[in-house]
Amino acid sequence: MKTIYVGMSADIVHHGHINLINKASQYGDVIIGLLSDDAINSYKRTPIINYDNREKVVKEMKHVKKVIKQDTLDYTKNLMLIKPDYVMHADDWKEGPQRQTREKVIETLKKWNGQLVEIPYTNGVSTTAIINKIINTDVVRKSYINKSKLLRELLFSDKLEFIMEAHNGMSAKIVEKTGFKAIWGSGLCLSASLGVRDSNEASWSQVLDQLEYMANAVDIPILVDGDTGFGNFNNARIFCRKLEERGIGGVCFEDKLFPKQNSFVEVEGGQKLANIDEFAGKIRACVEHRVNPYFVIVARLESFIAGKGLDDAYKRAIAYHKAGADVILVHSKISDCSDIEKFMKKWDNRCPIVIVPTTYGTTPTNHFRNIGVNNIIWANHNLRTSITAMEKLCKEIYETETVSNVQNNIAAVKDIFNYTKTPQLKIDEKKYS
Ligand code: SPV
Ligand code: MG
Repeated sequence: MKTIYVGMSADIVHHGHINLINKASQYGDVIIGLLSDDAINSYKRTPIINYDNREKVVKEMKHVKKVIKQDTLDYTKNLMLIKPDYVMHADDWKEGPQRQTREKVIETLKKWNGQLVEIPYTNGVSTTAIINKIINTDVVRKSYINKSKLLRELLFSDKLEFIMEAHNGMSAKIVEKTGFKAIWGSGLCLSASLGVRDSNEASWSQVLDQLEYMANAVDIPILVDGDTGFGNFNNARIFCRKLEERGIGGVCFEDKLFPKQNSFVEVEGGQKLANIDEFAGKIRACVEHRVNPYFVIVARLESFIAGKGLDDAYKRAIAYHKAGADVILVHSKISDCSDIEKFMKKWDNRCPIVIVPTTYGTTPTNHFRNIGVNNIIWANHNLRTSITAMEKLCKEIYETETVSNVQNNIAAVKDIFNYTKTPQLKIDEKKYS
């Protein structure tokens, strides 16, 4: 009996899958290459249904002889293992991101005279189309989900991307106007803008209120610095849900203890890290509790901050990624980028890596590009520049007892009106009153 290999995600099973499997069964025994959760995550979104449960469903389907896990989008490893007579795929992969995968399949099959069979793509049926149909019926929800989608695309981009700090609605607007594609909702800067320490002095609901203003002010997504999640797995997952409800793109949790201390604060005996399993459980709870499949969950390693070194950082990165973290943030507080270099050398590209070059900001950005870093967060520079500007201005006005020397060097009142879309209110007044 001949064999035919069909790669699929089967996240939400629909008649498109059934058509494909029925057609495949006419060629021989059907072997399904079921994409792993990581493989799906790498090109679409976190699957709605996890691998084990998707496997259960597909195994029960008529004509399916065998299911094997396909760990990557690339078919080569599994094809070499099985050497099927045929591979079947819908013909929608001739162009776009899957084009190279298709070419590799053809090349590999040539080794044993295998054949690629392509059938017309069934228009309008895909898991993504089903999800979009559900989402599109709710305008608010759609815009929230789109923000997470944008953030996910940015973090998973194949070129180095940048995320800029903001700490209130106005700074968020400025970040967006400049051209940045995402905002870092910095815990340090949100706290400082409220005049309190970065030690969880602002409660999670106070942080949430600030974030809501920021999210409403812009169309670009926000990656929130969720500190340690404000408690245990339960507090963290509740916080995540609240963020989702307010249209935040994603959250980053760090593996320290609550109440946290800023990573640059010297702590006697060193910063204390969370137990690996406990933190992995926290990530898993947030992943499993998430309702927006695009909402991004980043796990942040504080091993270098706590002086624990590379092995600890690597071990934790693997555990957190296994627990479902989409992305890993590697933090460091030394004045050169050697922690990051060491980590990148060992990291086998399981998921994107984010860094925060505050103390090693003189390293040329191209170097990070060359060592494979995916995203850079400029974490606190807007708040810092505003402090410098305000200190200078206050001193000048205080000493000269006049604003005449400064008024032409600062934003005009009209600029404030423009940023806050005040002219639009005049138009609306005509329309509604
Ligand atoms: C923040 O911006 O709050 C961060 C980054 O967590 S850092 O302050 O550099 O630790
Ligand atoms: Mg922080």
